[in-house]
Order: sequence, then C-alpha cells, then structure tokens
Amino acid sequence: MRLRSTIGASVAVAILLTACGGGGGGGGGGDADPVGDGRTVRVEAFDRQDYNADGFSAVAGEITFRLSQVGIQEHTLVVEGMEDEMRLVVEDGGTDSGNLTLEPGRYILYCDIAGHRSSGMEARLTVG
Ligand SMILES: [Cu+2]
Repeated sequence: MRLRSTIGASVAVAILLTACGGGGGGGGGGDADPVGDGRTVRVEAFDRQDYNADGFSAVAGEITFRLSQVGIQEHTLVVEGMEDEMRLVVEDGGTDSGNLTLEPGRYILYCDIAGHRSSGMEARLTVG
C-alpha cells in the first residue's frame, strides 16, 4: 500500500481518529447530532471563501452532505467528478443537503462559483 507523502500520512491519521471516535455501541439512532458518525458530512461555507475544514471523513455507503452558509455570500458544494449528481447551494443564510453513495477512496469537495475554489474553497474527503 503506497501512501503519497504527507497527504497520505495525514489521511491515515484522520482515519485513525475517526475510528477511535465511535466507541460505545449504544443503539438509539434517531436524529441526534450526526457529527462524526461518518454518515453525514457537515460543511460550513464562510465569506472568506473557505470551508470550516480542509479535510472531512466519512464511511463508505450513502453519505449525507449538509452545507451551511456562515455569512452572506452564495456558495456551493460539489464532489469533483460527480458534479452532475449533487450540487448544494446556500444563500440567504440557508442550509442545503443531499446524498451521494461513495465507495472508499479520496475525493475532493469544492465550491464551483467562479474564483472560489482557487481562493480556498476546496477540501479533501476521505471515505473509509
Ligand atoms: Cu464559494
């Protein structure tokens, strides 16, 4: 298994952290805050043209993406190569969500509004 330099290393760390996060075992489910459960990727979009994190992780399968606007600029969230399958848009303080079924691998999330991706609205998504 080849890991590519520092990107591979940091992804491995992220996977380890995620793996340790579950713990416990209680059932329940319901609609408790899904942060960290691997099924929902919560992304916040800021006016400074950045997301709330440079890397996200999720568990393979059907994944829910939630994009929240923090500020006033319109932003989007798409997965590179899957732009036609899901495009979330936030404006006027709103939230948008959608689902994608992803296999294990590394993906790139970005905002497709002109100029935003190059300004920093790009993040890694590691699906394990
Ligand atoms: Cu944007």
